[in-house]
Amino acid sequence: MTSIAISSIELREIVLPLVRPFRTSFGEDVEKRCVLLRVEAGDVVGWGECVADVEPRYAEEWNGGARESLTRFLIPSVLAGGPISDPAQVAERVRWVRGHRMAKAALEMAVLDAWLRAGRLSLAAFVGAGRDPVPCGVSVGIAPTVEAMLEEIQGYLTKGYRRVKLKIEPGRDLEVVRRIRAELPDTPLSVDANAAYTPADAPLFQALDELGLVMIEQPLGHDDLTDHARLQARLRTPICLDESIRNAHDAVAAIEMGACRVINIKPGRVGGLLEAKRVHDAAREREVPVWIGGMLETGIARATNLAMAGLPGVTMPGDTSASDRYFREDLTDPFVLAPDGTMAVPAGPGIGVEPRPDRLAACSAGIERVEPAVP
Ligand code: OSB
Ligand code: MG
Repeated sequence: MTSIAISSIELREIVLPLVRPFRTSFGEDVEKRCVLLRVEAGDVVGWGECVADVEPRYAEEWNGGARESLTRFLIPSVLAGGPISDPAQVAERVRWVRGHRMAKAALEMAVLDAWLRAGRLSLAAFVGAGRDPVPCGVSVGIAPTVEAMLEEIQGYLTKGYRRVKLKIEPGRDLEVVRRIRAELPDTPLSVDANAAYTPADAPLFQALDELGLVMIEQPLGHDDLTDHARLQARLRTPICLDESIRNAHDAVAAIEMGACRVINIKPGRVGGLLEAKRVHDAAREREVPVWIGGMLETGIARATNLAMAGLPGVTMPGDTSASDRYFREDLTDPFVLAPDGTMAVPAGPGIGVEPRPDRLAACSAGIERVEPAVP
């Protein structure tokens, strides 16, 4: 059994400009800023990316909090436990910290990457993801006009993306989606409200129900399952939950209550790749389709999302888009969409990619290092 002894964990912040602003019901991003972790263990290095953002809008976590919880609690707890002989030890050692799932996921990813590299095993092989390449969709931010959104969408469809997800918010919903649907009658379309509506908006969702959408993602509150179950009972279109699913336990509860018929799995949101696999397994056992979501990740976490997208229960295209949908230059070698709308799953050991040294140097700020306490 592979065992690694971690000698240091380095944190840094990465800043990458986005090719275009990304607007959702909770705000607008013009750049990607995230915490990146580098684990050193003997002659292997592992990388982890945290999906938290600059402000706690999508979730409770944010970059400053993630950094603080990692340096003060999470990294010291993992280091204090000694060598890692099983990647599940990461989650066990940080279980005493409540929440902070995005920070935990980043740490697990970095340690897992190092552990897999030491054992020369790919992440896809480790989780049992056999599909390669994987079909990809794309998430389209809210733009000032429908024309601008249509132009952006046409560009994606020309590239081959297999499903288009439209961000909606109150005031920019039914009419926008109707007009886009009229222009693209045969394109698999979905909408994502990022929890912007309340049960009083049921008539809006009943109108959207007529447009043949593949799914309606997270229409209601991030911390609510009951209202989603009531809404789902009134709709033919499947509700897909994103924000509401924090772990496999939530996934089971949501499915059993009828709060959703599809789940968007984001490893960063559920506390790590191992928990994401458990969400997948729970949904698959119950015959609920899942797909892999995204958080505008750099190539580091994109590699892990693509590996997870190869799992057998992932039966819908995810928000796993190519590097050029997000950045002019990625942190890693670019991920490229094939003309048939698929992307290759990295095959090398660990997550299969690493940051390019020149890009890392150009995009890093505030490097900090944590080492095991001397006994
Ligand atoms: O709700 O799925 C979401 C991006 C940031 C935060 C939340 C979401 C998203 C996306 C984009 O929809 C997915 C991607 O392309 O990475
Ligand atoms: Mg979403």
